[in-house]
Amino acid sequence: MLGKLREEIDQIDDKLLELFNQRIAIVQKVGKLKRNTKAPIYRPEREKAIIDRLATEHKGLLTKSAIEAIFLEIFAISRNYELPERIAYLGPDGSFTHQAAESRYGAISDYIALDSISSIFKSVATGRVKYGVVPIENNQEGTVQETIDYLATHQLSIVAEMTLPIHFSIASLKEDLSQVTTIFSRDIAFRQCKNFINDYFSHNVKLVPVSSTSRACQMASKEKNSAAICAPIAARKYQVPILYNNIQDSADNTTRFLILSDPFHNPPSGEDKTSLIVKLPDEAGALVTFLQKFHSAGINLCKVESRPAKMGAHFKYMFFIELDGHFYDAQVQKIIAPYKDQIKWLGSYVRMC
Ligand code: PRE
Repeated sequence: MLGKLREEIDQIDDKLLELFNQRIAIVQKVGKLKRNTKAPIYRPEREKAIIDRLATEHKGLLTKSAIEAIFLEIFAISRNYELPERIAYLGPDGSFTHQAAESRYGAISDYIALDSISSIFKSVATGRVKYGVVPIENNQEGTVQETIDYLATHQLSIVAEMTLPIHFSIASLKEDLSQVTTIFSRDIAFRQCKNFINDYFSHNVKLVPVSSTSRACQMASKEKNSAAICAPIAARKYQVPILYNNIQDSADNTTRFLILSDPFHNPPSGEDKTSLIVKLPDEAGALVTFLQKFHSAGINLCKVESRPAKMGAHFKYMFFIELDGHFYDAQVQKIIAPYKDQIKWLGSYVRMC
């Protein structure tokens, strides 16, 4: 019985592979066309449209998320056949940003792990890599401020967003947490695990923030009496035994990541989000007047955050604003037209959260 069923599977796999090969042959033609016209290879809005169409038109056993998982991998492979493009992420290997990058660019892309958020911005800006993946915010602990500050100072575009559930482990070469005197992690990760740290470390323990959770794990693999708060995948990679899993305060702990590229504008997909930085005059009502226009147009603002504008010794601010919709939407254009010199458009991209 099993043998017979497996034979049927083999026959279907043959057909699938045959069709995948036919698809890749067409994709290669698309790639040639795009390279000749210098058009962007990665088109998130087209990928979304394909997945939406398949999920609506085909009422088979596969759920939309299963269709999405299969096709995201197919798109990643297709993009590689069109033009192999290098992707930088906040490393070293085993970071959550690495997992986010792989979830979008698949297993066979050409990745480079960099040690800081600033080096990711720099390598995209100088063209050493085509795309960079950086964390932007956590749903429990808020914004990665560094990312917003670099978005303000670099001429790059946000081409896509994605989210990843974040489950932390604590890993150490010590068998017992009572022998641990130093914990390495990212600052935002300490904040996401503060209940565990308070409950399990009655003795004095030094929290040492480092550039990424995977770097923390590498350090815990070398330094005596230390532990790392990191992804389980990093603990396995650097062979540091896990003492506890799921130590984050919230079961809903999720981080949002952005994909950056050199300046490029996605066309509207019908379900977009737009990120802006706006510098308003320092006068009564400037912010409220600006925000009110979105309210009057029925446009939802999903994020408003103020950051120091870093203008000499003054205390001035800029605002990082995200809204539902595309920059090219007529209503959005109407609102921002009078502010065009004060606004930096960071990107409009398919909304994933
Ligand atoms: C394709 C591949 C990459 C893009 O991100 C979107 C779609 C695909 O595999 O379907 C093809 C393609 O390059 C395109 O339609 O523009």
